[in-house]
Amino acid sequence: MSEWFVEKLYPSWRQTLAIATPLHQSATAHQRIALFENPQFGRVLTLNDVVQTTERDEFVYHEMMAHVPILAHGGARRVLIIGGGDGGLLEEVLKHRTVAQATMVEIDPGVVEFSRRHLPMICGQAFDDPRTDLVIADGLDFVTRPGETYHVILVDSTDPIGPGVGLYTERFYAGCKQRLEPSGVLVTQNGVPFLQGGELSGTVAALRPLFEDVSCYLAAVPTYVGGFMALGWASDDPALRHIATETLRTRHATARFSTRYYSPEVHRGAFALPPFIADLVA
Ligand code: AG3
Repeated sequence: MSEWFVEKLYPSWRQTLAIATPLHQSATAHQRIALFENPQFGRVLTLNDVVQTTERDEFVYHEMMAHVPILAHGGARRVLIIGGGDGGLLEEVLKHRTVAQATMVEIDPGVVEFSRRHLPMICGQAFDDPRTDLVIADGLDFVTRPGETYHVILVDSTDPIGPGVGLYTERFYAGCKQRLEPSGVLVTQNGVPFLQGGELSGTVAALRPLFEDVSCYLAAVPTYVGGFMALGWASDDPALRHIATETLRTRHATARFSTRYYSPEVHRGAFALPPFIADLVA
């Protein structure tokens, strides 16, 4: 193994991954995009030199971001994804046959084209599904315009650097609120609290005046180093964060697809926050 990819997301902690085979490197109008093969993680997609997703661990993040809110809601027919250009989240959302429409708003058409071609193991046939409504636009512009409302909104963003910055603003969250059905759920990507605590506390502070119930839940994604990743949660229906395991079991069984990280028990447990994380959302 001669070459190593180095992720310098943090000033004093780097992640290095061996590049068994470099597969692609280019720049879209919005960002640098690269793909390589790593023996442990399979295909690794990076944007601006930050790991976005890998073939072997994408299931953790994408399953948890899709199935927790959709199964908690129990009646989501329209789902909005902001970002998520690799299609991995879209694929998980579409596993719910009760979802009639999955609108995905991605700013960078280059990432979608790239993923369709090079990451079929992550996006599957999601972009060809007749329920998929792909919109190439800035998520901030999209949600702040008047338009359709959704039962679940999922923000599958990059870290707040590059094109993702607008997705961490009060204007964006207010836009999400006005695009959400009255008892809908908003889930946001809020980084690894141990290393990026400010991302979580900042989002929560911006969401709190807008929603009755604001918190987060956790998932351990190997290539998002530093411990648990936090997914922000906002809803005007506080009951949605406390759906009984038995109800989740019935809904998961009725949905009839298998999962590798998500389970009704993991769903419940994911809302148990270690005190240092609870402090960030307090
Ligand atoms: N978006 C989240 C990437 C976050 C990585 N950053 C980090 N390690 N804190 C992933 C896009 C997958 N669809």
